[in-house]
Amino acid sequence: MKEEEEIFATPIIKAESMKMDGEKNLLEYLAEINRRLVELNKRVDYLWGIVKETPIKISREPVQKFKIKDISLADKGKLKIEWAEKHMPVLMKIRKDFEKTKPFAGLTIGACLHVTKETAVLVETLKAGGAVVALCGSNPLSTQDDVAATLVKKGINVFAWRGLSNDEYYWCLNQVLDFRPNITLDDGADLISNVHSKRQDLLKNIYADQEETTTGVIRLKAMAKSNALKYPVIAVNDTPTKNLFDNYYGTGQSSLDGILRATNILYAGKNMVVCGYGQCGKGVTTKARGLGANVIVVETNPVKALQAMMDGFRVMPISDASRIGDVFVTVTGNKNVIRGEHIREMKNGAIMANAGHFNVEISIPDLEKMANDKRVIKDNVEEYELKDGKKIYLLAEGRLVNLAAAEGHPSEVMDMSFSNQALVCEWILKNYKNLDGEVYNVPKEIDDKIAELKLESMGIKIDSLTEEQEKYLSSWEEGT
Ligand code: RBV
Repeated sequence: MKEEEEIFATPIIKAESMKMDGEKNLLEYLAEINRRLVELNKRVDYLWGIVKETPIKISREPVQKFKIKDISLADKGKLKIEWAEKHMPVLMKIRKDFEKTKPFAGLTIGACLHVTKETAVLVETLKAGGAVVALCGSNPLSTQDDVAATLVKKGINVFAWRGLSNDEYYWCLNQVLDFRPNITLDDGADLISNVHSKRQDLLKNIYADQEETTTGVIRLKAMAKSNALKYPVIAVNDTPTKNLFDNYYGTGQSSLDGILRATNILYAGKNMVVCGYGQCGKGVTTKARGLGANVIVVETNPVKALQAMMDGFRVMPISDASRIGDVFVTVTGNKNVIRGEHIREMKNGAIMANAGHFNVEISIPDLEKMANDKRVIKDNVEEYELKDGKKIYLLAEGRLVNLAAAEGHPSEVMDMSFSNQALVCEWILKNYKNLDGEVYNVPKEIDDKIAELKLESMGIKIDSLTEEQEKYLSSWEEGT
């Protein structure tokens, strides 16, 4: 008999031979079990011998999974990502460090972010640090299909394509959650809210979440307030090296870029109504003024309204602004800011765009109800003909215009936002045991470090305080 046949000749578990028939005593049973274990061991040894000799490499990494539009776009995406890398020196430096220290070895990170060339630089950095990364898009219209293809070639698990339906959006999100991530990266809080509402089995795996955008932080603070948050969240959005640059310069420039790429209108001389004067709204108004638009600000917060007025903008309610605006941009993080009653008052040819995270700021259901007819004029421009014959234009289906009609924020600002994401992942690993279900700020050391690295990358030196100045700042005795 061949060795293999001999070893596998008798079945180890023969149920009937182990029946407690009252005739065998306990010692006999134990002896029988022992004999079978010895048999089993022989077989395991034999099989292990075969596995050891086999030339196939056995890896503990999970099999790569993905669903994207078209893998043949990968070469195009590769060049775009290289372009972003050149403009993201801080994140690239962090990547170099991670390559050496491998802080994320054995860790799975699930991300729901806009799938752009900048996000590619982030997820590749996390992978370089040893993480398994699963990525889905955070908006149905923001995925850059060529970038998604390149990321798949580089071993990232990507579930994203431009133009997915609502059901497909959640399918992709659940594919990421199926990886059972230890850290989640959110842009709009969709991953974390899904874990809490439908995938509670995952709660025990997750150390913490990071939130990239204002709208998401608003949702998460509401969750924390009602004690519904089951794991900690770090509000990357709120940290100065994110908020002062990404929200202000990033949204400001890229929203106007999206409107331009969709319409190619001349800003000079147009009445541009900006709803919301937070960091993003401030960015949009300043850049629009720079291009010669007459900017009108709509606000509900008295302090912000006052600031807009003193910054030199006209301030009025949307019911007045709707009559005089040529272009409307919503950046509030709230819903139904422009409703049917306002659209009815608009001039023939008025253009509406949204730069807030969700497509709820302009009431599209109202617009649909009021329209007789609708046609696509060109990419990202839809014409709605109202019952009185007036034509109103909606850009990018009311989804965030900077990502749907342009490429999102420039790499230079995403360098800082995503450096925060990368360093906070590392910080979470060291600190998650001391955190609760609350929303936390990014530690100041991380924020300062990113600002220093960014200045260094630009060759800019700054002063430091003298010992005397340090002392003066920390004392109260000296006065007039
Ligand atoms: N955003 N990402 C990009 N180029 O990857 N552009 C914008 C990009 C993020 C930005 O940080 C903002 O807070 C969020 O998208 C809005 O959804």
